Amino acid sequence: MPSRRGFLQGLLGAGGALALTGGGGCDAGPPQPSCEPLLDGAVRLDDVPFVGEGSPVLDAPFGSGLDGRLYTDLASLAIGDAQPRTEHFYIRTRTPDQIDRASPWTITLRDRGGDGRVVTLDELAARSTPQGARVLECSGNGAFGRFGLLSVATWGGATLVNLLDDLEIFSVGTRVLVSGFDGHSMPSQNSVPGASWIFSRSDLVATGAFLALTMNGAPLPDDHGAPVRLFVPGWYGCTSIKWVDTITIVADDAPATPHMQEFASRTMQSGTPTLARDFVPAVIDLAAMPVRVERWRHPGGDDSYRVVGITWGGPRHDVALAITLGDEAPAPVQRCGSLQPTGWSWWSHHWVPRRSGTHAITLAAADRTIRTRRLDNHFYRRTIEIPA
Ligand SMILES: Nc1nc2c(c(=O)[nH]1)N[C@H]1C(S)=C(S)[C@@H](COP(=O)(O)O)O[C@H]1N2
Ligand SMILES: [Mo]
Repeated sequence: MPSRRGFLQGLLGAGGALALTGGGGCDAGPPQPSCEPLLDGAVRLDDVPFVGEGSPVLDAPFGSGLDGRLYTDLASLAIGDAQPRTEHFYIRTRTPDQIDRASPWTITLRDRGGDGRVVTLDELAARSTPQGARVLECSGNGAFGRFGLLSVATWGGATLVNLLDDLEIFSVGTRVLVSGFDGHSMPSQNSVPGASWIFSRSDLVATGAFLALTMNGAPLPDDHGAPVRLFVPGWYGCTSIKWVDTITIVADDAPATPHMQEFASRTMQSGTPTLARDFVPAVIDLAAMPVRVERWRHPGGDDSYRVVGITWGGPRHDVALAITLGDEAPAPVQRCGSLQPTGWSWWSHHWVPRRSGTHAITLAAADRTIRTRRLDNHFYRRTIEIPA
């Protein structure tokens, strides 16, 4: 662990950033030194606020129906936290007030001949298996909500493609439409009611999409789709339909649903395709952002900063990330703790600013062959002001 002077000199001197990352911080493995609150005798002061962002209520639900939200307070998580508490998991659309929770819930399954059958919760429970820690992100995440439409939970449920295969419901040239109950008596300011998404069989196989019954070991909370929601690992939240009540086998050339059209640009479609089959998978690419910038005071009175952040999405997490602070050269970040391939992973970066004033913080994958559409267009860029 470097002494304070060595640390500061190392950062300020030529090649300092390299000296600091000495152990090759990009691999999975034990926590890297710089992720510890090191800096002998340094005391953590306040956090430097991100400027130009909204200041909504965090970690508590507000509003109702389609406009009901909960923004997760990512800044309050400790380095290494694998997931927020269930009560702090983000919410986009709160439980519909017209839902009938008195009668037993069933899912109606319709094949192409129009024949229906009903799948009960007991049948789903019998098929339910642990599905692991999975990140969910709203495609409409943004600075207005401090990027808090992003959370991780551990899920359990029944793999959808297995259910449909066992019921022999797929035939060649068909897709599956999953829809959820959306009876809200209050009209929405911004959203179209009636969440539904159409998948190909290979979408279901590739993602391992499941009908979730549990979240963090307990039955789904009402606001997260109780009693059953779809969960599509690796895809944006708009495809993870809540309060699932109908699954319909549709023709290969079925039109995209209004919900798919609403989310076309946010899931990075080209235009608004008319047919469901012309939608590209709503995949979350590798992404990363700072969640907090800590200010540390050293015994001699100097300050340095620690930028703490998360990375998620994409096929793998063992990817080196580079941080750019203002007009400084990109520097590698340190990875903290074990990599969470299906959740989020932590990184940190010690920093001594060379000047005061406005600094935009931008992350990029060191390997430019990895697709990072939202990093490329600075979707997660955040800005701080360093005092003189
Ligand atoms: N029935 C229904 N399902 C839905 C929605 C909705 O409005 N109605 N919103 C979707 C969107 S846009 C997101 S981001 C996720 C949010 O899931 P969460 O509230 O459990 O975090 O639910 C999806 N499923
Ligand atoms: Mo969303």
